[in-house]
Amino acid sequence: MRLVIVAVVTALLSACSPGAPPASPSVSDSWIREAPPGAGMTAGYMTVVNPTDREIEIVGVRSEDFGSIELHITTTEDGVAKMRAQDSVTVPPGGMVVFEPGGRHLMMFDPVRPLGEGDTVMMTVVLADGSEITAESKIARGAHTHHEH
Ligand SMILES: [Cu+2]
Repeated sequence: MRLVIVAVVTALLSACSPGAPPASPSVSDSWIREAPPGAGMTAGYMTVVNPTDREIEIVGVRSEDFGSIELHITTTEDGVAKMRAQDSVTVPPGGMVVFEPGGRHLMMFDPVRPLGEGDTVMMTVVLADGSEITAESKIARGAHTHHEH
């Protein structure tokens, strides 16, 4: 067990450049819209914060509770909302990217179990450098978290 822990710490340290700030990218305000029973997909939202001094690139998201997850963005063209899949999403140094209703979202396909309001889903956000951010996401009926009073 001790050997395993040492190996993990070494891997984490070697991923840092000398002089890099200790803070690492994080995911917050993550929630997934409750889908009607039997629906094959739903949308997820989150805020990704990058406190480091270099750009990070989100290349994917996965969860044991969904068959697949895509990065999507909704745009309005001629008054019609359309969504497109994106291969990656870049978060600038010291910046953040917000996934929220009407904009960027996670398109989450094929839930493997029924998910109702209040249930918790673990997600893993994968970055281009191979590092991963684990986030806990709550099932909710509508927008909440940072809009909550
Ligand atoms: Cu979508």
